Amino acid sequence: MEGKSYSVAVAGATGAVGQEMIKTLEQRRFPVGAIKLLASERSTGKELFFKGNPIKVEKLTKDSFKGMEIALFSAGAGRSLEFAPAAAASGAVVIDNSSAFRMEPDIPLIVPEVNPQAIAQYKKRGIIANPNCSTIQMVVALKPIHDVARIKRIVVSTYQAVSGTGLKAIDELLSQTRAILDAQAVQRKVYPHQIAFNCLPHIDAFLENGYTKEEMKMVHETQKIMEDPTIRVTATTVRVPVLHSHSESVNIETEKKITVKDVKEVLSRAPGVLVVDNPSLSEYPLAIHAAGRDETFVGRIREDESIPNGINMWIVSDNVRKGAALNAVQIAEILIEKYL
Ligand code: NAP
Ligand code: 3JN
Repeated sequence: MEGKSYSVAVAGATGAVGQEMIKTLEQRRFPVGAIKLLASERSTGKELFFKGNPIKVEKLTKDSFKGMEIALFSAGAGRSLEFAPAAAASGAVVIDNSSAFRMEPDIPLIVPEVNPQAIAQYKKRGIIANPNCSTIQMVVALKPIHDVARIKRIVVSTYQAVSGTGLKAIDELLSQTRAILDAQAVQRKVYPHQIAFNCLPHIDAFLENGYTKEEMKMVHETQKIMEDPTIRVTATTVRVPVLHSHSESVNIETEKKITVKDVKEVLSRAPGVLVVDNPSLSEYPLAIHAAGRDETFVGRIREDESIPNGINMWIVSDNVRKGAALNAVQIAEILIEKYL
């Protein structure tokens, strides 16, 4: 409704995603009437800023959401399981960044460029799930191709920035890098191995099938968001010593033949996508260029010459921004425009 403003709670406000959410609400001029910033007891009383005004962080409890209309959650899946139902029962619509509810059939899993119509299902439980960052950027680029050529199979390998693990992991990469350059011993707390000058084929916990949870999130979330359980997806997720933006090498096999020219044409019109693909000028998507940007960048688009209907591409996006905070705020924008 024009002129209306909304009370917004941010749970996990002191974290990498929470701070980006606050920044994104400001930058996109989301109509915030009142804002409540919530985190653990450790942060109680700490000051964060919204539109230049200091706001004291409060401890997240089940009573935090009285009078709140929208609750953005990024305090981990355990906190979402514990507090999101209470927030919804208080009347707030929850937009949850964790994996807690993503695969529940009566909770919509939303990427605004892909399946905005599914937001309507939020009325059942008062909760909308935000997908995993690696899934979001992949489906933003692939849905427009799926619509014209039907993707049968996806093979993806990710190169994920440490910011995906949170603020402590950013510190770990920087301090390990400094230690190595200063010929000092490397301290390790967040990752099971040194991350500086290294690649770890291990994100989230290993499962019995040999995949990690992060890999299986990409499989199941893609099928749910694309509303097509027949798409076959196999993923290898890798942590790399990059601060911001996840990169993905993606191979697709389509039912209908689609040429490289057509893929570029379709993606050049796709919402949220920017094609950067001039190999002769060494122009292709880069993590350092995507950092701080809203778009999902796609390049290195080429035919997979090993099969009849295959395409390879390189997809890069800011994981904390489009992969988490921006996607959540875009969902909130649709919510207030269409439903609240
Ligand atoms: P982070 O930088 O480590 O921040 C964690 C946040 O959670 C902090 O605000 C922290 O508060 C809060 N928190 C931790 N334990 C809490 C408790 N017991 N009660 C209340 N608040 C608590 O991590 P992050 O990168 O922002 O990620 C946070 C969560 O967002 C992740 O666990 C994940 O579920 C989700 N996430 C999703 C995506 C995605 O792909 N969509 C990407 C990254 C993260 P204190 O500062 O007080 O400790
Ligand atoms: O590692 C990354 O690059 C993305 C991390 C996402 C993440 C981190 C901790 C817990 C998630 C997620 O969004 O799936 C979770 C979780 O909620 O399970």
